[in-house]
Amino acid sequence: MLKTYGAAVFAAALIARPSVAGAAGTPAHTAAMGMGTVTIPVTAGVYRLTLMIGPREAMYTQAQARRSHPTTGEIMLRGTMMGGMGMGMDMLNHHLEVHVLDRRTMRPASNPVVSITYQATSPMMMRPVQVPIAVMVGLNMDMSDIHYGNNVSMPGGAYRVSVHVNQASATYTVRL
Ligand SMILES: [Cu+2]
Repeated sequence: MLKTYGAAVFAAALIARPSVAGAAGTPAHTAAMGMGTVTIPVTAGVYRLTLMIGPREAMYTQAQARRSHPTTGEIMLRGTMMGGMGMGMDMLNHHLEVHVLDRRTMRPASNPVVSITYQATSPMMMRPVQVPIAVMVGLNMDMSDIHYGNNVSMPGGAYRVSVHVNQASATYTVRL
């Protein structure tokens, strides 16, 4: 009887622990990251590459925006939209984007070829994930806001984000 009792307590402790850790950890973590937003500028070759990771954004084509007059979100100029039909859409919890400026003029580079991957490094090492590149501007922003990226699935943890722009590249380490 004693043995059974001990096992039951042990199992309950295991089950209870993650939810307690989550409840205690999440609010402080969010505050520290400024509502979960990360902004990291780096110099890479002739570019200034600024990685931004924030909450998932509503994304619209130009035609959709004209029809529905959204007040927040982003306009997709071209590329791949994550957020149509399909499974796993609710997994897309962040918006990952890179702004590519010419380092000398600090203006957007014209038509850069951008590729982005991210890889969870903690709590578990995961395979790199390729971000389908959409070319976007924020709603009601001008073309100086042009940037590259998409909504992504990034649960809390540490990540390595690799960005390639033409011949230049940068690697970022972030914690969400
Ligand atoms: Cu964006």
